[in-house]
Amino acid sequence: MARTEKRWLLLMVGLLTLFMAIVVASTMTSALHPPSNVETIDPVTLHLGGEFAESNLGTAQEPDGSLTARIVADQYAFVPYCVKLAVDTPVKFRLTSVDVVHGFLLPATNVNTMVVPGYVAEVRTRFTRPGVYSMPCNEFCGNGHHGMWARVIVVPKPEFPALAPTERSSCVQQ
Ligand SMILES: [Cu+2]
Repeated sequence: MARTEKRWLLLMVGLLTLFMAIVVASTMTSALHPPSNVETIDPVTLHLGGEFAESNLGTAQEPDGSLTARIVADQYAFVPYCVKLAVDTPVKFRLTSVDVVHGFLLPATNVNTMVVPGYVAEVRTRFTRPGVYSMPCNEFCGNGHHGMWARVIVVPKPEFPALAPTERSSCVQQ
């Protein structure tokens, strides 16, 4: 083997090792992990009852104070289109689609998942500062894809009212 060939080979192996190390390190330090929740749901009947019935969408408060936001994606909207959450609180997003594959992305956070019909996507995060986060659908889903936007509003803790176990909150009226 020629000397230059050997060098290139070593360089390539070195680069691959470096990229692998970056993936592992970012996974461990910034919770940048691929969504791995394998939970199935029937997209045809999910609106009829259970977790993704319309009355259960939006933000719910768990007994430990953490928040769960349930969102349904369809062509071409997220329901609800405005989700209200509190800062410095563990947040769990649970999403599913009723038609085609959509994407759910919150820029500048670790939230980025595909929303695949038939499956429930789950992403956990914690917002460190209040603000309005736009959530575009980042998976081409049809002619109206460019208009598929929604918002997450993160408010300071005192502004987030305590919710009763069956109560759901959103900022759709605002
Ligand atoms: Cu979409």
